[in-house]
Amino acid sequence: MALPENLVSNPGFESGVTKPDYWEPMITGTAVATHEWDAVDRYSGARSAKCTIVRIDPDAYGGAYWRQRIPKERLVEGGTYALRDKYKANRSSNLRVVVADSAWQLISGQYFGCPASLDWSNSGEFIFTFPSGTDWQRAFYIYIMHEISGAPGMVFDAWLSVDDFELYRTAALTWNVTLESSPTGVQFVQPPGTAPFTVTVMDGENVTVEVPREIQVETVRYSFNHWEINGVEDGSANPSSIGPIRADSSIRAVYLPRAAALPTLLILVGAAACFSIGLVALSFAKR
Ligand SMILES: [Ca+2]
Repeated sequence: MALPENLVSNPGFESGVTKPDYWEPMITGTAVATHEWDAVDRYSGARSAKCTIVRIDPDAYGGAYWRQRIPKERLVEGGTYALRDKYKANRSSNLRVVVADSAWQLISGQYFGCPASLDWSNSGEFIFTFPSGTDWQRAFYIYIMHEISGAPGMVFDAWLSVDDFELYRTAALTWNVTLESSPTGVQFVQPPGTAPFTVTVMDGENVTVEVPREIQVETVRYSFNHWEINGVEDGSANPSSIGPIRADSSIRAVYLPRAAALPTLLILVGAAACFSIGLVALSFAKR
């Protein structure tokens, strides 16, 4: 499975002619604000985006941001996503995700606080889940934004610069782990199943594997010897916690025949054979 795709278009504000492609400057409430496509102060490349609230009405809220609409067909109902960006601001601000129906009735409005920072900073990861069921069916407008805003009574001269947005799916990231054995057909204790079989693992998780210490295949007894991860020997602990899993993988339990592992056993086997012959001879003698 591929690594998650950044679902934000023009995430670093680099492309555009008179304004950054895909981004829209917005003012809410009573704010008086300006928007800049900033070629001087930026985190990456040649451009960032800035908004400055000059003042707001002392009796009402106001805010400013650049927003981007994310096409619904690129998102998954009920999916868990992470949003983050690089920013600097002289006041606290919020990353936001807004889901509304075609009449702009709000379905979901989630936000994530970012403290003031006079130097470019990581916003931290805003993890959120999109609606499901009828709420998802109604969803029409889906926007991401990083907003600076103010409450009534605040004296205002607030600015916020943003760059390098990332929106990607998180919880959907899983890997297939194939559990194998040599010889084949070993009954795993953990996770339960008969090798070869496949389990699904969340990205970054460990898998605890456990197999019987000994098995018998027809007349041959085998002892567990070691694990192989993607063909590379990886210890003999049993059970063993293997991970973190970051890609499709295979885990193989390798057994060796007991006699082959201990050459002295061959002598014992030889002695047993002599003993058997002796018994046969004895039984003849009895007759
Ligand atoms: Ca940039």
